Amino acid sequence: MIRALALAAFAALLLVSCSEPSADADPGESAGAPSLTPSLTSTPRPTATPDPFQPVPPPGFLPDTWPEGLEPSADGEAIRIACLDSDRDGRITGADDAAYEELEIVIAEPCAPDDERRDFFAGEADADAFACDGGAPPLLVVAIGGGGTDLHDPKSGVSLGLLGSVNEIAARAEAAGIAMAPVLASSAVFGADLPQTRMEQWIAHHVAGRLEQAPCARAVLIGHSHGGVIVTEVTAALEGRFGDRIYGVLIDRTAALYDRPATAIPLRTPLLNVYQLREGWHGEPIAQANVENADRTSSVAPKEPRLPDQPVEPVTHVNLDDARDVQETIAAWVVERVSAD
Ligand SMILES: [Ca+2]
Repeated sequence: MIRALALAAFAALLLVSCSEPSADADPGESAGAPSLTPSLTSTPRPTATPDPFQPVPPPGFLPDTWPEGLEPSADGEAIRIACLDSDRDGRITGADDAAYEELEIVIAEPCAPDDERRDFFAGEADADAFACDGGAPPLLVVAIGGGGTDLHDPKSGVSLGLLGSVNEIAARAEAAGIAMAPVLASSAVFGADLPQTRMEQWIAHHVAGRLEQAPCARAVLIGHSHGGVIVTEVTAALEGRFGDRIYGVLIDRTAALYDRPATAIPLRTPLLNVYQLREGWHGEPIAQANVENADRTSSVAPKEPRLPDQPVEPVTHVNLDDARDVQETIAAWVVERVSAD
């Protein structure tokens, strides 16, 4: 649906630009049939005077898959969590793999071989940095997209801008000498009985395992829309064990259409809460000492960031993650926090 709308918008844009009179046509030219070949001798005129207050739209950003949009690239394989039910009993438990001993993820719709959707990607870490034998503590960055996120179809869902934040963190972390490993996730385990609740359990299990494996490492969870709810639920669940090693970033967190009323907010974990108030589905300020609220209602972002040269407009719920100033604010906050602590 989103893709169809986006393509329709793009087609409409093309139609408008093709049907408008050419603004750079020389008024001295013949009023007869327009020439379709540009003159090699005429000097092109600007079609409009640039408005100094209007940001220039960035080029469209549409990698083939979410992991392919990581900069720098990360080794790893995007998976479908439901397919880890290797004994096909409809549950991911220790019977499938000893590593899942503490889990019970109920799979209502079994993994089908022709289902190409992917809901989780764990980027491989720099083994030396995560061995905790000196140097700056490494950082696990877990980005969780909102509803509809499919790591193998970036046209699905509305959270691809999270990659902008992850890549900006990677650049700033490298400059600060901090090794980083990326993790990407949807906010739903495809085929699970309670898709969002099960993803909370899966991510909590994954993050806890990696923080135990690398006792010096820290983790930041960044989530857009439903992904923001997963951030608050998982950090609330883990802060008793890892409170001084985890951080959270919410981008227009919303629990609307979540699979259960999810209300947990961590009490200690530092959170950056970015939201907009222009339209519904929006986040809201959280009045707690551990939460830094960032109202970005005045930010702008491309209307459809995955298409090239889209007009820049005031942010809404679906493109707050794409606003460049939001991505930079998040990256600066994360790297400053982990550098200081
Ligand atoms: Ca099983």
